[in-house]
Amino acid sequence: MNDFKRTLITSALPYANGPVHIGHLAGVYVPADIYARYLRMKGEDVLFIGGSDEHGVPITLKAKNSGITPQDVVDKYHNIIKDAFGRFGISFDVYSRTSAKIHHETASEFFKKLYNEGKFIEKTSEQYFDNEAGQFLADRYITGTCPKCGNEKAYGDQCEACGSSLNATDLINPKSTLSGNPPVLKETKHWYLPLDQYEPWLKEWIIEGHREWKTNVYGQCKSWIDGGLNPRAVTRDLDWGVPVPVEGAEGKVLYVWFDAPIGYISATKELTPEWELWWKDKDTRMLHFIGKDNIVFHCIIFPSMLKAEGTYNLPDNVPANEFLNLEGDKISTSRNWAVWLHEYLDEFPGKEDVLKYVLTANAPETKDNDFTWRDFQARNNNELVAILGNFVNRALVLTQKYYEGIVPACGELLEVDKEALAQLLVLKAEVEKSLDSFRFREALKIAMDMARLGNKYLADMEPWKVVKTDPERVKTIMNTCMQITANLTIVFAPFLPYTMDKLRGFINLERLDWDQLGRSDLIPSGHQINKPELLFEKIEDPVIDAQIQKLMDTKKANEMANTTASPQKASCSYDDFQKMDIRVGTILEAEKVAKTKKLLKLKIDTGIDQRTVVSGIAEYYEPENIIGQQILILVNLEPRNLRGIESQGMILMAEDADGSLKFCSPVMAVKNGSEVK
Ligand code: B3M
Ligand code: ZN
Repeated sequence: MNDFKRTLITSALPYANGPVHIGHLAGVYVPADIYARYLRMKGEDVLFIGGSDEHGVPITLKAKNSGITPQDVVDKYHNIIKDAFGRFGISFDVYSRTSAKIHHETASEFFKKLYNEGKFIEKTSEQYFDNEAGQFLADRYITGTCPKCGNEKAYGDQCEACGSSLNATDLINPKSTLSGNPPVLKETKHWYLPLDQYEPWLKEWIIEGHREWKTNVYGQCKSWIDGGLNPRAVTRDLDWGVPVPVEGAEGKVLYVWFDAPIGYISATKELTPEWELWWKDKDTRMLHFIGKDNIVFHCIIFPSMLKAEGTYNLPDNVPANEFLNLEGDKISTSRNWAVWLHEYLDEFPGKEDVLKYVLTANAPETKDNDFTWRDFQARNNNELVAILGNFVNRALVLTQKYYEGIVPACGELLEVDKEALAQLLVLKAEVEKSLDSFRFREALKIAMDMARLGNKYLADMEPWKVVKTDPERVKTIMNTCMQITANLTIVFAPFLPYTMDKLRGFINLERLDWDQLGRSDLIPSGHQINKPELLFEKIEDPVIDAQIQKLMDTKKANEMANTTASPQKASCSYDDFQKMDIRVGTILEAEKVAKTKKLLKLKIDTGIDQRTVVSGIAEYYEPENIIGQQILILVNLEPRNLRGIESQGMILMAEDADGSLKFCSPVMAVKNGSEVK
């Protein structure tokens, strides 16, 4: 059926301007990893390519904001990302980076070839410039309103709301992200890839030739092509990136989206001297795993570059996913609204596969989806523990109990046994169909159906009852259970690799090939299994509550960061101020005012006297914690009656950004009655 000899799998190169989060994983790396593992188990020739994208404005902006160099930024995050992927078990054959020498050379050569063959248009045009910062404003250095959808936060190269790819001069009300000023126009020379010339070819190649691509991918491509393509600048006026390798291009670098996909080629070169086999041989098929915001670059721009170059293969498929949200809100690196992989790995040691499972079961394959911690807990407890873990545990424990861990011989199979075993083959065919068409969440569900089959078989056969009357029959039942277990180690291996290694350890079994899936003779009778442990453990409420609390803290911190001070009030005279008699006092007594939520009744030593003040601070302070606290009090405020108590003055409080009240206290002890001036 397959008319290719090998598969090159690429996964989007994450920007090294922050760590990797669950959105990246669900969109790109988990599905790519599942597919790579599946093909390897089938004995196919596969390379799985990854690496960090270390150029582009996201990196230089981050450097500027943190007061470090772009190289510092990429060194830091490349290492965090690479390490986290390694621990998580994303099975890259190579994880490279675009600041590597081999990449600069490869990208440079690629550009030069197109340049020498006249594939670019050279154009001087007016581009946005920030006079204050003294630099051109490429890509994310500029924001404005998207001309296509009206999103006010579109970037100079792309609108993340509608996915359009833009030129900075398309933006309405453009603003520099460096100074906040509207930019000015200034002349500069750049090289353009004339995408318009590739339109007829793109129509034929994608619209006619790749109707089998996922609907979301095909649809986006079609609407771009139908909307008409324009020449696209492939160079920028920036000082971070691959220098433009031609004369007269000082101070210019390749556009990050020109060099980044070439990173796939450089990484392959880094890995093997046979790299050309993977990129140019007609029997190699290439797949790009990406998120939906990268579709235009991988389906239109990069293929046009490859076509212009002339010697490379084009992608065979681009299984792009939609976005994963977190607790109902868009994941965002800048707002710290994410579950970060490296933090998850630290906080949930040994639970790598649980996250893989949840992200696959809930993968945003056809529409945006939401990750919630409650769903994470439910899927762990109700599916991994209660279905897969439960079946395996019962099968292994009973085999230990009845036969001291020695797999019994299979007697004559009854119709029920045959049906259960035949079902394994049916599920094999189904799971393959889903995997082959990149429907991983469906594939995982089918794998779980195999565990369900095991549970149902055990429940129906009731070996714990039969053992009392017909011990021979139980041997056949348990042999069948062990065959199902061995099948589970195969079908789940692409999805839960660490767990299946563990399970094979329990049953003392070598790694099996995908082709063995569906067979009922995987474990010979007489085979000794090991003492089983639990495959998964329940996740309790406090663990989940802590994660939810962490997100709530983030939300609050964001709100605090986003509020600005209220405008200044109308001016008052010095005399007005002098009228207010503010003193330092000490709280002597404090108690809640009955039947109120907000009020505390305080006794204050004002230095002048001891008096009662009613203050609306009960939500922020516990009475017993504030005895002895020094405060500032306006002593000559007219007394007021509050809930039948006469309040003789007012405690001065600062209202924080979240609306909470905090004491304004002298930083050092001051004698009560001292005046505040
Ligand atoms: N770094 C964009 C992203 O992380 C970009 C992908 C490059 S793939 C060649 O979404
Ligand atoms: Zn838009």
